[in-house]
Amino acid sequence: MDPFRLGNYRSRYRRPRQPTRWNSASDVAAHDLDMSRKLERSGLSIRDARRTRGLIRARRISAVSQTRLLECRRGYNVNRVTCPEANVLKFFYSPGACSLTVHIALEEVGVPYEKEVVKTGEGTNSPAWKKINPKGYVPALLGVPGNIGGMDDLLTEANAILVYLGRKYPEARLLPPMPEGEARCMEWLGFLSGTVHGNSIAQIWRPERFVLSEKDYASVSAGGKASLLKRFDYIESLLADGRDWAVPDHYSVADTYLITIYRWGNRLELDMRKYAAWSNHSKRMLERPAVARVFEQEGISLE
Ligand SMILES: N[C@@H](CCC(=O)N[C@@H](CS)C(=O)NCC(=O)O)C(=O)O
Repeated sequence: MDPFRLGNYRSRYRRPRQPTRWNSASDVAAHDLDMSRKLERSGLSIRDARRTRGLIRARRISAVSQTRLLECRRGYNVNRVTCPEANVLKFFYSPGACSLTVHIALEEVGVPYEKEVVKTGEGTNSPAWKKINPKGYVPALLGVPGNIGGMDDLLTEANAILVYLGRKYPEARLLPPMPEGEARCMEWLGFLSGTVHGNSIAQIWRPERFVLSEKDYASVSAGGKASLLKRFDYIESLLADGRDWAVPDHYSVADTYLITIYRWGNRLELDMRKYAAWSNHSKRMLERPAVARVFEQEGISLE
């Protein structure tokens, strides 16, 4: 089969009716991956696939030039964009931390990315890391135009990264497509990251953020634990209505946060088995290949 004679191939990749817009090199990487998958599905012979790959490479070079031009116009650092490989997304995380949410989302999306461990504590507090991310924490994703006062193109805040990945790679369906569904997903993210993580869990693990005097730490932690238990009951009551995922009928980035917090419940030695619906949700999550891969890569378990 001659790939150049394939009507679909010609119209979709060789002479696209509408030129593809390249906003960043990660677009290019995602596009390449998409094309390779389509090629696999098309059942081309290796010889034909090789010929077609040559074409993909040629297109990629031209796409990178377009990316550089765009970045140049916008005033970004064009010198860093020398080849697509150099501009692949880079993910900074600490095993088992809230960066787990983003790690799962990245694996679900399936774009190529590099990763680097920045351990919470020694890593996140180091001057070298604070130069990159002045907020001094993970997760962070490099490769998203913009600046927060540290390294160029670094995106921080788990929720921002999750929504970015969801919108950037809509084919992964990590965000519900309708505004109502997306709003429900954001509702979950705000609650899980702001209230449960930023408030209750931080009080338990980081009481020094809430009070000055060490003698008050124990009481702040106890307050955090009391509010956490109430919030866990609330999460269970929502999941117990028979839904499979946080936003009913749609697996989304909110689910990646739910399993992260469920695991923290175990780390805090709470009896998580009493939350039957949430436990089942976590089991369903671990059945997803992307989630299982991330747990293995981070060397963590649910317990
Ligand atoms: N608001 C941030 C919070 C991030 C955060 O608290 N990260 C923790 C790990 S879960 C961290 O890096 N802590 C560093 C430290 O405590 O030294 C977000 O949602 O991304």
